[in-house]
Amino acid sequence: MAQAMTTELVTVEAYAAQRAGAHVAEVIGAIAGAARLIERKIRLAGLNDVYGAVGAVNVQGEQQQKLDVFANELLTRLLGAVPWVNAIVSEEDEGPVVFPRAEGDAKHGARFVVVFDPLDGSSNIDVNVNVGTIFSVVRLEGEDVTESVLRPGTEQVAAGYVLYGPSAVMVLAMGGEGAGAGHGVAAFTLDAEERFVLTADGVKAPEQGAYYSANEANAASWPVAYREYLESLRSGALGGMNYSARYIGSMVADFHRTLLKGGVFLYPPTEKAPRGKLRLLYEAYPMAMVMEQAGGAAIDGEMRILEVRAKGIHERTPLVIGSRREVEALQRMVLQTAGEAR
Ligand code: AHM
Ligand code: MG
Repeated sequence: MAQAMTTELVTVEAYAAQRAGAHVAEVIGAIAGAARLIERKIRLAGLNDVYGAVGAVNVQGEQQQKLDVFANELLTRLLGAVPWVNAIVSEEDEGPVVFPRAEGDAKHGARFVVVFDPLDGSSNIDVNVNVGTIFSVVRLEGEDVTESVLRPGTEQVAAGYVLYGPSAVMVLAMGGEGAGAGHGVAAFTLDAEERFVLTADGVKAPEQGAYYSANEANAASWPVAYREYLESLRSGALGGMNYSARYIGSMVADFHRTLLKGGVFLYPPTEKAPRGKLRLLYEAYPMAMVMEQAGGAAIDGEMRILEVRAKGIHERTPLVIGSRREVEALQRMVLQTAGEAR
């Protein structure tokens, strides 16, 4: 008689516990718990009057959507219930939210700050297109939350995102310095029992891919090196690759495709926004850690994102992220133009 196959099911909590210990696993568990509820809310959004704006403007001067607020409150509440999380820093809040902790809590374990963009891709919320949650876990050093989160991205303990798409996927990278270091990248899919279960381990970004992803409507106001770069991709100058353009406008979704299929996602500086649009701490740092651990690269045009230092928690950065070949080619062109200008 044929033997029944037993496939071991690994949840994201169990995976994190095995690689980074119980405290980090609890933090990841709280994020996964919030993501489950956010996913459900999004799935039923059209039925429950959760589309649209709340009428308020956040610290970035952007209209807050109802789902932005829901996701932010939920993550804050669930992370606040983890004794090892001392504070959170969110795109939606002006400053860090510090949780009151009893004396004993700190003695029992590490202390973390979780930095997040609760719902990335705001312009796509109302139109049933992919959005995501991006997160970064850092250690609280001393007592100063702001100082702790302003440390370089190389010091992130864990980082990742949840993509709310046709299926919900959590992608996680943990620890480690340098490309390929750390525990690698794993992906977990939300199953029918609402568990994030391991569906891919050791995810690797292709060395080169056939897609570029950028808001080309801004091209006229990009620095010339970026325009020439896209032209070089279109003309096949980079290894003869035949590129297609793909741009969703939700970084999590554009990033996820870039991670799996290869190619490059870029949000360059513009005349109006010389430091780009995307936020360093809760958009660029976590995505850069995932991409590097998958063997890809992430730069601000000139330097490695994980070594760019922020002065403020909502600081922005240009971002070029994806397959190693595409990112290095852009870096060469930007540095060459900068060299010629000197
Ligand atoms: P958000 O955090 O307010 O949603 O803004 C970030 C988003 C990214 O997901 C996306 O890559 C980018 O903004 C799109 O910007 P644009 O509409 O200028 O192309
Ligand atoms: Mg965002």
